[in-house]
Amino acid sequence: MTQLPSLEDLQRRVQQKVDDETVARFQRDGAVCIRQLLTRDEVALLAEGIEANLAAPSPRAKVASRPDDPGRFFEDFCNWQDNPAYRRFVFETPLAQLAQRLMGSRTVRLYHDHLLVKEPGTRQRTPWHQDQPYYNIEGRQNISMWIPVDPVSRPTTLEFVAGSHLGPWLMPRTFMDNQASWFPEGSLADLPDVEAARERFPILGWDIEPGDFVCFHMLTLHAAAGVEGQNRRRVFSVRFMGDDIRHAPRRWKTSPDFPGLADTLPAGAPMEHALFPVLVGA
Ligand SMILES: O=C(O)CCC(=O)C(=O)O
Repeated sequence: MTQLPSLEDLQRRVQQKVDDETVARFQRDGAVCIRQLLTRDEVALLAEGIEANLAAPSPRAKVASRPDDPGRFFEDFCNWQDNPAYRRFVFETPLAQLAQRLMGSRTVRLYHDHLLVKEPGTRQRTPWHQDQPYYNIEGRQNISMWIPVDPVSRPTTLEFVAGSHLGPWLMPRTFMDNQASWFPEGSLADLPDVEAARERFPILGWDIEPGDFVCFHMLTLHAAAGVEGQNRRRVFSVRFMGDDIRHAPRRWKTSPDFPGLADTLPAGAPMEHALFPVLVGA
């Protein structure tokens, strides 16, 4: 990646990979796999960003696995401003054009980036959850892109309950001890126990090769297993917002947290702030 890609180039690449049927599946199921939209160089750029992030984690980083886990589930958040490779990856690849197409939105704003690395041997599952109840936004035109730089097998990939984004908000809980640290206990319906009765749910999931990734709505229920053997699973998730997204400040710390944002951006306002640049449709 040496030359800046033109907007026409980025749009053409999305047109080649994403037909109307793919958009309809995203809208219907709340999740789709996009194959080989990213080039080898773009994946290498992302891997460079991930390694820099792992070498110098931000104060927001956390370990989401237990101390006795043979591996490690490492997360970090909101690093695109400090990590030049992340910034280029977000601004110079066709992700925002893809977000525009799948969300059916005129504009696309960056919401945040989220690093999710499972080191070899990690047993920690990512439990079933929706993302939006952890956030500070309301609105339906949203999308997350889960982008591995390592191959991911079907048994360990991110899985989704198809159509769950059309249902209610479900209680967000801490991953390791199941606490209701966001919405007050009882204020949202509890999650169904998907793992206990998998056959009753329309579960989707795709094996991934570098260059592929999955896109999902922030209300789609999703989960992932640990990793197998010596496999490393380095994933960068990038989240975008469309036309109808509005600020929803909470009385609690959201995940991620945007300290001080509520002092400058009122409840119900569009997300017009330097933290959330417009990538398409400015
Ligand atoms: O990578 C994982 O294990 C979980 C990913 C996830 O929950 C997300 O990207 O929202």
